[in-house]
Amino acid sequence: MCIYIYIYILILILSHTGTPGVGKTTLGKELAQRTGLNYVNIGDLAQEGQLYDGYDEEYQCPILDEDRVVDELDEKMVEGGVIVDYHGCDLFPERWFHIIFVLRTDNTQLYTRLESRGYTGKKLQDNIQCEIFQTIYEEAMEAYSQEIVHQLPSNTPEDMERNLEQIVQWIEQWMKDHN
Ligand code: DAT
Repeated sequence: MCIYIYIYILILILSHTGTPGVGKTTLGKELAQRTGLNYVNIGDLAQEGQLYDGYDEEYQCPILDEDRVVDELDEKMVEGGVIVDYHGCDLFPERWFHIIFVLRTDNTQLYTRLESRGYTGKKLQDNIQCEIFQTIYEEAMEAYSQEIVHQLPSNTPEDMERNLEQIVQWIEQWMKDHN
């Protein structure tokens, strides 16, 4: 499937979001391979362009310059066919997305994944709390039309495969409906 054939009549943009460690990158890259859509990881984009606005000492990470990230991506998003991966979505313009998937992982599994990534102390606890309180899901529901926001479980490899199949099906249906 090559979305760019239809570029002037079709704009298809997906976002998937969720707490760090829920599987966004794994799913996004595999989805891009299966569909031919472009995968954009906001963390990587920011690092490549140094799109930062200071440093957060508490969480020991650079602070994203949201305006520059949006400016940098806007042209690509208007063309369509993009999968955006980030642990938040309320910084992006509403017009960018046709569908948003929020991946969800049980706390014990998430704890293990984040610990093995080297998260400790407050950073680890806060990310687990973020998942417990459904922070990312609620943020997406507030920032976008509720019918385009979908939660997907991401605990096991079987969940991952099921999610991939569902999203691919959704894309195929979307292509048919807009052809
Ligand atoms: P994120 O991009 O949300 O931070 P990731 O894709 O880097 O997450 O995945 C974090 C780790 O969890 C990585 O070792 C792969 C594993 N993982 C992701 N999704 C999974 C799933 N559905 N089942 C089992 N392991 C998964």
